[in-house]
Amino acid sequence: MRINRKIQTLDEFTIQQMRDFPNATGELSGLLRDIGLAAKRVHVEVNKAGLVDILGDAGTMNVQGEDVKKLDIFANNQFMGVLRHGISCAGIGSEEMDDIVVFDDEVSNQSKYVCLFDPLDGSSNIDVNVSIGTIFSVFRRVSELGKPATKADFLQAGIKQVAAGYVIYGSSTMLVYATRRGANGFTLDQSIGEFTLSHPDIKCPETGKMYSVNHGNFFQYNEKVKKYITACQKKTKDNGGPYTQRYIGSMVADVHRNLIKGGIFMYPGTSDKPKGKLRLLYECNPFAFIIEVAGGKATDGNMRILDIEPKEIHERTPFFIGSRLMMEELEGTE
Ligand code: AHM
Repeated sequence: MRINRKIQTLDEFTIQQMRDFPNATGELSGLLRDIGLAAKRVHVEVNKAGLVDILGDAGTMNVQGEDVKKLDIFANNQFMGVLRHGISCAGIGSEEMDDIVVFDDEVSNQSKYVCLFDPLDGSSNIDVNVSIGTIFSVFRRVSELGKPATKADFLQAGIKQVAAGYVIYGSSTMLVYATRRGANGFTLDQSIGEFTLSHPDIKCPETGKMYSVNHGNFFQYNEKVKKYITACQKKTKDNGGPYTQRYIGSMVADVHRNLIKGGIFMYPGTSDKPKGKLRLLYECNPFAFIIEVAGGKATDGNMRILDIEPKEIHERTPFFIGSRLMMEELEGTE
């Protein structure tokens, strides 16, 4: 029996979903609760970023060779901490860490899930008060339960994800997650300190009027991408336009907006960096899963993101994601 209430918290929602599966163990709900808790802690710090000495570079480089901001480290530690001390995760992979971390204790070895995350995406935007986000991806282990998780648990094609989601620290803080059953969004109600269901069963509009891409790299893109961008610029009201270009430089914010309003986001490869900038496991797979559940599409320009078999945990890929018809127009560009 479904409880019919106006306000539903993230915990209530995931527990409610479990009622439809009598054999569910509650591990996934536990994992999402842990992620929600870490997100609330990160939300608090992001909100006072301008006030305390947490802002700015930590003076180190992450494994991608990029400057690490202090909040990146804080967020990484929060997510790792709650998942390590919880009972629903056997190990994690993070954009901020060289290698996977296998929790390897009696309880964690019994957990059937591993989690990958980008603790703070768009971190170059922290010091200018622009929205940033956390992205996460959950896989069922392929290694034997009762033993420590292995790298093979993390190197699975995106199609095998059990759940994926993101948190956007914006004008409000929102957690959006998807399972095969649907994508749902929860807004943090600060008066009760809970994520509450605000965007049930999100569907990405079939088409939109916004395209997001770094125009500064235009001349480094391949001909097909250049042609598609030019076609976007030439849209008029007679052929579905005019289009608007919106590029925040914070993928969580750009893709979130396109998911809700319709649009396309592109981070193509460039002549300097043929694989682009974004990471398959921490950024592209989770968003590809969410957008597909919501009715949109995601590719690397040639193949579906979710079908890519990853070879190493930090690999990058060109990334195109958005409303179905806009993606099909891109695919059909010659
Ligand atoms: P980050 O991991 O350093 O935060 O970089 C990821 C971000 C994405 O959120 C965003 O879409 C992209 O980098 C912007 O890159 P660029 O400035 O090259 O357009």
